Amino acid sequence: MAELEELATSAGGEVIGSGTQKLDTPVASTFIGSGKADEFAAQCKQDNVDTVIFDDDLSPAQSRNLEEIFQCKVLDRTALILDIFAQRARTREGKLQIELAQLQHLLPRLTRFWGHLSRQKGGIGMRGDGETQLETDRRRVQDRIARIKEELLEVRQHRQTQRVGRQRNLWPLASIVGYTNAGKSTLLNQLTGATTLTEDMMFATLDPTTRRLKLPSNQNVLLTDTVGFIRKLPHRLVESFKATLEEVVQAELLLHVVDLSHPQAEAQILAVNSVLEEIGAAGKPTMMVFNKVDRFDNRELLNKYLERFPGSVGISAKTGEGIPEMKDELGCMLRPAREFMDLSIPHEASSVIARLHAMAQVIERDYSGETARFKARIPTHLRNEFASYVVPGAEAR
Ligand SMILES: Nc1nc2c(ncn2[C@@H]2O[C@H](COP(=O)(O)OP(=O)(O)OP(=O)(O)O)[C@@H](O)[C@H]2O)c(=O)[nH]1
Ligand SMILES: [Mg+2]
Repeated sequence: MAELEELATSAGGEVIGSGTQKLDTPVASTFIGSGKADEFAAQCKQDNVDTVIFDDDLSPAQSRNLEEIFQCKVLDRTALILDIFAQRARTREGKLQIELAQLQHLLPRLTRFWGHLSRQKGGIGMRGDGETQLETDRRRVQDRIARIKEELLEVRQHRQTQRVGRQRNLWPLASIVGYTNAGKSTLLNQLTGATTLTEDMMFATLDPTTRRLKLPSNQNVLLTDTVGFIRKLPHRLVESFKATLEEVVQAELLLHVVDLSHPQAEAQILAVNSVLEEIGAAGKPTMMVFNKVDRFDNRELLNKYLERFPGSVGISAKTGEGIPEMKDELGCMLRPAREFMDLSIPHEASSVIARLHAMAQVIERDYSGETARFKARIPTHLRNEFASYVVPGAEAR
């Protein structure tokens, strides 16, 4: 319920009250029992409430019945998250994806209480009371859905072209994933000096941002910050965001950021893993990044997590604590993408030597002999450039 309250606040709502009910099975028509429903209805009337939000998903019939009882708009968790996403989307693709998911989710749920939706969404249009008006709207909504699907196809083709262009760089791609508000954007900013919006608000980031990070070992890596995950993420939303989340699916490495100062950290890890599974990104090489250690004095617990996940790091994206160690670890995890070479380069080929230092991680150098000798890790796509300097018979490590 605390999370639902946070979501409602993030959506711009003011929370007046809350309540729960324990039932073996939900009531088919109204989800909650009729006594409980009347109780809420009385509170709605007394406090002049305009919206009631459920943490679970409701069937269209349940929402409609509850709206009649409460005499106000009823949102379920999915509709609430969609509403937040609708407010945050910035790119054309993001906006289209959200609008599509929103229309598909809301269409069977539209009632007279949704009249003021028209303010936000031009596509839905003005709605009066009465069934006829609603029917017309439904047809318009269907038209709009078809049009959005076409537009999305176009936008995605364009993005695909861009992605092919980027892949030519052959820099490994690492995707920052994690529960919403874990500190993903703060981490991207800390690592790359980017200025992605960070806010103590859920789903501050919707559209993926990609930045280049050059590690101290000269390895380049592309880092993508993307939408935060959440428990019970609406399936429809995952579906419509799949295209955007391709960045995650294509990444060589995932940086899974966890807000270890959050009491539900463990549940959040599981929620993130299940979304990863749903988008087909489970089982990727992953570095667990335990964030916000500045807010966290329980070193024992941190150590337990660090032990449990090999190669994990404890950091504060805010203060920078642990960031150098994280970069080192990142270098190690990306190493398979580089090849170890033993090179002999003529002293006068200074441009080759300079290029080597710019692009590779030089582990040993020796300028004392007839030629300069280097042991270095070289990105695989640059292998040919240095191939003619490889010392014959030198063993690859
Ligand atoms: N104390 C502390 N706060 C942090 C740290 N990292 C992030 N925060 C705060 O946590 C909040 C969320 O940070 P964001 O970087 O926006 O989180 P996010 O994971 O990108 O969130 P969404 O984009 O909403 O999914 C902000 O108020 C940050 O200032 C940290 O290491 N320590
Ligand atoms: Mg963010």
